[in-house]
Formats: sequence, structure tokens, C-alpha cells
Amino acid sequence: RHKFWETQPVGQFKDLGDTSLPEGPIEPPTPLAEVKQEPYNLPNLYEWITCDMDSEEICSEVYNLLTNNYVEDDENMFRFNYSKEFLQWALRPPGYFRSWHIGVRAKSSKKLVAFITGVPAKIRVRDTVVIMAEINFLCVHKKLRSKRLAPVMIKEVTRRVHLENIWQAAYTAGVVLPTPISTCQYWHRSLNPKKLIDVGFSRLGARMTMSRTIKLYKLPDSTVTPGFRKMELHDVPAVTRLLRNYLSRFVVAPDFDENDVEHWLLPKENVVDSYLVESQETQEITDFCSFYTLPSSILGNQNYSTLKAAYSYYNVSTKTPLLQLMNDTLIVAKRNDYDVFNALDVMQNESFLKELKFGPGDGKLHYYLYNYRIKHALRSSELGLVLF
Ligand code: MYA
Ligand code: JJ1
Repeated sequence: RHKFWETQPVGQFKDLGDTSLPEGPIEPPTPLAEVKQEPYNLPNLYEWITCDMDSEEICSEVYNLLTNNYVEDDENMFRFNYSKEFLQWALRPPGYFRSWHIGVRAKSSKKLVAFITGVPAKIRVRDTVVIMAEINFLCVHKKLRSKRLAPVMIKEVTRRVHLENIWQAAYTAGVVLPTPISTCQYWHRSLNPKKLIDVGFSRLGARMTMSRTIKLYKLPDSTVTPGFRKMELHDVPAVTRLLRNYLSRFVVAPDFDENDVEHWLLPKENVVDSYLVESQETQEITDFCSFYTLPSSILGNQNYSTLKAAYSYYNVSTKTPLLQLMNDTLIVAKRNDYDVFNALDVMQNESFLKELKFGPGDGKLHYYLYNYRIKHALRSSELGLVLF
């Protein structure tokens, strides 16, 4: 069934019921000297490149490959359109390795035809913090699909991760592979229902008119929580404490330090937005919410070419009810012209999705670990990790 994945150190379907298998690494590290020193072989017309994401030119090539060939929904109506600024942010966190930004070019035309990336991350699984690679942006040009290029890309990124003495990885995908540690549901909150309906992202409900629908999704112009403001650089220590304490309750979550929080959560225009609640009495930071910006191209619509989507990232409530905090988040997203606010049913998100008028999407997201076994699949609410 899975000719490639059957050969890899990942949970296998045949082992799903087997409780005798221990939790943790599936195979031990090998001595670094035994890691293959040369890249894997590509078909003769192609060559490996390391992509320098500092270079505007390389970044544009990657952007163009993904814009035209990356993830689509099941009816091919929308395609993720990560911005260049987003890609640079996602691929250059603290301690990143340039060698993990891997491209494949056609030797003759020099055209970029495939891509895969890793970035380092400390991920806690129960009580153990594991240094991992987060693998993302696997893409093969539409004209080169089904030629078994993806397994070569995955083996090459694995080799380069091993060369840094790292032996585990985390990744997500819309497809089922051996075997998910958890499966999440996408939920969507309409902010601009007329446009969403016009482009086929959503449908007019039964017994609903356009004007009733617009009224249903209306939001106030301003936020209601006193002390709600954008996160600033001086907030990094307080946000780190708040977030670390919150994430400690989930089975799988990132182990963020202050450098990570500065990189991943300090607002960056059109990439990541973070807001917090500062107590009017004590100046304490009591609550936090964030989202990242990931537009989708709208394929084949006369009137619109992009959908502006916000994706819920990390949210923490200690004083402000989560429902109110997220409603304020929707208000700022609406004010900033987002068409839709998306969220997964991870962490405590289930507690606000229905009440805040999110509806389930037709997409699921499966979470995976490489070379790390989990005894039973986790509930999505046990995940404290969001990948892009
Ligand atoms: S998820 C986003 C993936 N990208 C897209 O969906 C974009 C649009 N699609 C494409 O570009 C292609 O269809 C891709 C497959 C490139 C996805 N993850 O070359 P093939 C297996 C893992 O003939 P193609 C993301 O970026 C498939 O089951 N494996 O197929 C996270 C089959 O294997 P098997 C996948 O369609 C990526 C084999 O590939 C995926 O031309 C995490 C077929 O290869 C997928 N999304 O190309 C990667 N899709 O026969 C794993 C298909 O066994 C990282 N396949 O079923 C693992 C950790 C590595 C680091 C470890 C460090 C220690
Ligand atoms: O965005 C998604 N689905 C939308 C559009 C569906 C268009 C037809 N297929 C959707 N819309 C309904 C919204 C509606 C709003 C009012 C309330 C009720 C709901 O369902 C889906 C997620 O649901 N997205 C995708 O399918 C994109 C791919 C998802 C897999 C991502 C893999 C990521 C790889 C990361 O490394």
C-alpha cells in the first residue's frame, strides 16, 4: 500500500493495536560518521540546490513554485498563497539551518521544480523535550507528479537533518499516511460572507437570504476587553511565561524560550499578529491571542483573485474568558479586512468554535511524528502545536 512509508521509522498501520510497543524513538541514532555523506540520486535531468532564503531572487522562485503548485482544497477551487515575507519568517527561526531549505532544479532550464524544508524546534512529548525538525512546504511541480520524486525529497531532507545530529521530526498533511498521532478538523468563521459565497468558499444556508447571512456574521467595530492591545517587544518575557505555563498542559507542544517567542509571536505585518490583555490594575499580562496570515488564490473566479484568511495560532486565557478573547480577535481580523478566520480543533478551541459561529470545513489535518512512537492516537484537544 505505502511502498515508501513502509520502509520508514514511523508508526505503521499493522502495529496500531499493539500496546507492547514502547513510546519514544523507533530506532536509535547512528554515529554521525555513518550518515550518508553524498546527496541521494535524482533523475539525471535534475540537480539539488540549497535555497538561500535571504536572497530576494531565490525567495521569489520558491514563492512562484508554491503559488502555482502547492496545496489545494479537494475541489481545486483554492490554493495556499504563502507570501514571501511569510516564507522568510517560517524558514528562518532561531538556529535554522540553510542546508534544510532544499530545492530541485531542471539542469537545462535552471527552473525550480521541487522544494522541501525543515526548521529546528524543541517539541515536548509528555515529559520529554525532543529536538526535532519541523518539515513543511513539500512541493513537486504539477508536471512532475507521481514520479516518486517526493520520497527522494523526504530522504534527502532526512539525511541533512541527521547530519545535524537530529533524529526526530514533526509534520502535518492533508492526506492520511502511516500513521497520524492525531487528526484535526478545520473550522471557518465567515467575516466577509458575501465574498465567501460569491467565490464558492461557503454556501448560503437553507432558508437563509444574503442579508440575513450578512447580519448573522456582523461583528462590532471595536474590541470590548479593557487593556486589549497589540503585543510589543517588551512583552516577550511575560508572554513567554504565560505561554509556557499554558502549553505545559498538552501532550505534544513546542518548548518555546524567549527567543522563540520573539520570533514566532512578535507581530509582523501581514505575517503574524498577536494581542494581549494587560491588567488595568496590575499591568500584568493575563491573556494572549494570535493568528497568522495565509491567503489563498481563488482559482478561476472572474471577480476575485485572493481570499484573505487568518489562522488561529496560540491563544491563552487566564482572566478574560476565552470566548470573549476570541471574539475580540475576530473583531480585529474583521477590522483588518480578513475574509475568513480559520481554526483547528486543537488545544481548547472547541470551547469557542460553535458559539462564535465557526462552521466545520471539508478539510482535515493529520499530525505526524517521524521516528517517535506514541502509544495511542491523541485527541486533537491534547495537541498544543500549530504548524503552518
Ligand atoms: S504537507 C504538504 C504537501 N504538499 C502538497 O500537498 C502540495 C501539492 N502536492 C504535491 O506537491 C505533491 O503531490 C507531493 C507528493 C509533493 C505532496 N507527505 O512523488 P510521488 C507520499 C508525505 O510519486 P507526488 C508537507 O509539506 C505518498 O504517500 N508523504 O507523489 C509536510 C507516496 O508514498 P507511499 C507524501 O504526488 C511534508 C509517495 O509520497 C505526501 O508527485 C512531510 C508518492 O510520491 C505528503 N504530503 O508528490 C514530509 N504526499 O507510496 C514527510 C504524498 O509510501 C517528512 N506522499 O504511499 C518526514 C520527516 C523527514 C525528516 C526526518 C528527520 C529525522
Ligand atoms: O478551506 C477549506 N475548505 C473550505 C472551502 C471548500 C471549498 C470546496 N472544497 C470550506 N468552506 C466551508 C466554510 C463554511 C463557512 C460557514 C460555516 C460553515 C463552513 O470548507 C479546507 C479546510 O476546511 N481547506 C483545504 O482543504 C486546504 C487543504 C487542507 C490540508 C492542508 C495540508 C497542509 C500542509 C501543511 O504542511
